[in-house]
Amino acid sequence: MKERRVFILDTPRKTGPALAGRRLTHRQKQHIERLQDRRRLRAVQGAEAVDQTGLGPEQTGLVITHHGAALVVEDGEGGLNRCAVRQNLGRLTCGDQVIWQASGMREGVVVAVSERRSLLTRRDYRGQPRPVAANLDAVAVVLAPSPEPSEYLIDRYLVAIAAIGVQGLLVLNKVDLLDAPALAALCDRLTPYRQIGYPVLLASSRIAQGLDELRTWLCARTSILVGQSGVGKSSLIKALLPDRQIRIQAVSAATGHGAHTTSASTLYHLPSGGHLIDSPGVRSFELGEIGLSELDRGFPELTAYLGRCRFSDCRHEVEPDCALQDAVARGAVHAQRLESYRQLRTTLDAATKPKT
Ligand SMILES: Nc1nc2c(ncn2[C@@H]2O[C@H](COP(=O)(O)OP(=O)(O)O)[C@@H](O)[C@H]2O)c(=O)[nH]1
Ligand SMILES: [Mg+2]
Ligand SMILES: [Zn+2]
Repeated sequence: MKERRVFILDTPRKTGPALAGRRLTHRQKQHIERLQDRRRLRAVQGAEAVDQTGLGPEQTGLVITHHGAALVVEDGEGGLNRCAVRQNLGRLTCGDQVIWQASGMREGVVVAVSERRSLLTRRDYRGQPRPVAANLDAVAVVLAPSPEPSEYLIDRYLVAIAAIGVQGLLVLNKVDLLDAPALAALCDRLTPYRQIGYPVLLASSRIAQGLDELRTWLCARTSILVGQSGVGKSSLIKALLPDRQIRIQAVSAATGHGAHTTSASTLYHLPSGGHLIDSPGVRSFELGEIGLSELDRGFPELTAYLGRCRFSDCRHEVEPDCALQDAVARGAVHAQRLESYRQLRTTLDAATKPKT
């Protein structure tokens, strides 16, 4: 299937309770977890209560995926429940932590959602942002010898990752295709990224190399894999999630709509810990609307030099006393990274220039 090109991501918006329905504080969540413990106790004692609205008590849940307007919510015992959503909550997505109440056997209503620590969105066909994954901690950019990565592409991914405020990881996949000199050359090209704080993992699902290291990195996080078509994301997901098919069947059963369409982003539990969100639609996301400050955030190693050139409108090309070119000349900044910054800056300026 051809992967759609998409836009990134809004940083989480701070929406007040009056605007966005019920958002829970940490203390409220703790309170509800205590209620939930009591509920489990009552259930064990056979005294399950139903409130005046005909709904069961409030309990915590994790959104696994959606099917149309219905969400699949995982409860504290790992059961999957098909849930409707109270209207004032807005659009929810996989990774959202919610409070829900049972309305029947494996059915319920989501009544509240926790504040998100991050949110990945993409534009729908009308250009409206749609949430794709909530509470992500990390985005792993998968690269491969073929299709060959360009630094400019990597830099665009990293800007997008910095814009949602999550951690980035580079996975150089299909290393079985490289002999030692070719591997060394490609690793050299990735050194600038290591130096600015992005880990680089070498992997191959074909020869099962680097998978344990990848599992270890993913185990404490909620992550998503992105990258160009053909770099081996689907193969990695298969290796990381041996039970994926079984899970897809369980989700299908929960929605009651036949085969679960795997085009909807879906959260999977990794066997060794952590969650992996699979979203074929966003696997190759594209840089959408970002502002200048977000662009700068994607180039943390340039921060110290920005605004220090002789000319305030310096384009960091041929101008004298350019702090950025000086940094490159001294080896403090990689030339290729400055080049990407310049290109992105030009694109951004062109996009934001008022039309005359
Ligand atoms: N040599 C080699 N080929 C791989 C590896 N992983 C995937 N491939 C192949 O690369 C192609 C694309 O893989 P796929 O997982 O579909 O990539 P995706 O488009 O990123 O999901 C397929 O022909 C795979 O068989 C690997 O580790 N080594
Ligand atoms: Mg694929
Ligand atoms: Zn300059």
